[in-house]
This record gives sequence, C-alpha cells and structure tokens, in this order.
Amino acid sequence: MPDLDLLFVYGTLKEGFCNFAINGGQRVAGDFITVQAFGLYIVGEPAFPWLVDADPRGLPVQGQLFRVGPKDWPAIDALEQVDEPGWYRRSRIQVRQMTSAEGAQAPPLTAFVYFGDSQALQTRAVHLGPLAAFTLVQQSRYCTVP
Ligand code: PCA
Repeated sequence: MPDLDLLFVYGTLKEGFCNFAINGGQRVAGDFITVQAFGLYIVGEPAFPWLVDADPRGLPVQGQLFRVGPKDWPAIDALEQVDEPGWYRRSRIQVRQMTSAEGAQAPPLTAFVYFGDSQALQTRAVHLGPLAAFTLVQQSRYCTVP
C-alpha cells in the first residue's frame, strides 16, 4: 500500500459533482463534517465554492472523505491552483464521520482540505454564505455534471 493521505472535499470534487473526474482518491464511505467551524461561501465568476479559515460567522461544513495516493495529488492540486497566489492552499484540518445515532460522535480524523484565500472575500463577488454544505443547486451556477 503506498502512502495514502486523507482529503476532505466540500465542493466540486465531491462524488456526483462536476470535478469528480479529477478526484483520483478512493472514497471513504459516509458523509463527514469538519470539527471546527469555517466559512463556506459561493464567490466569483463563475460562482465557485470557497472555504475560509478563521471565520467568526463560520459553521461546521459537510463533505466527503477520500484516500489520495501520491500519484493523484498533482492533478487535484493543479485544478485548485495551489501554486497561484489568491487561489486555494492545501492545509490539514480535523473532520469526523456524521453518524445518525443520537448522541454518538465518531472520533476526529486529520485530513487535508483546500482553503480559499480569505482576502478574496474582499476582492471577489460573494454570492452566498456562510453555508453548511455546497449542493447541486449552488453548483448549477458554476457547472453541470456531465
Ligand atoms: N473543489 C475543492 C475545493 C473547492 C472545490 O470546488 C473541493 O471540492 O473540496
């Protein structure tokens, strides 16, 4: 088994969303939520999902978890433009599986996430947010699933 890292995705890289084909990771079953609150906004033209760290108005954000191998990172990082200023950067956060059992809490796991540059909330159009989840309704402003 090569070294696999966990990636938490909250936007277009989710299964069923328009950039899923670029996501070479293996899905971990279930739905996941961030342990900390973050600001999930719909920003820019076309309108894309943008997660900012340290947002006092933020909420725990829902998404999916993937195991990503070394050969799959370059394509995903390139899509998210991680080397370009003002776009996404990849950081580690804590997430946990969402359980339906009342009162039960799954243990936290450390996973990578793509944060958007928080300055962009000043410089780009902010259409919506903070949100708890990015849905197909919001995605329809950005792209359609083939
Ligand atoms: N793709 C990444 C970050 C935002 C986006 O659309 C994701 O789905 O997590």
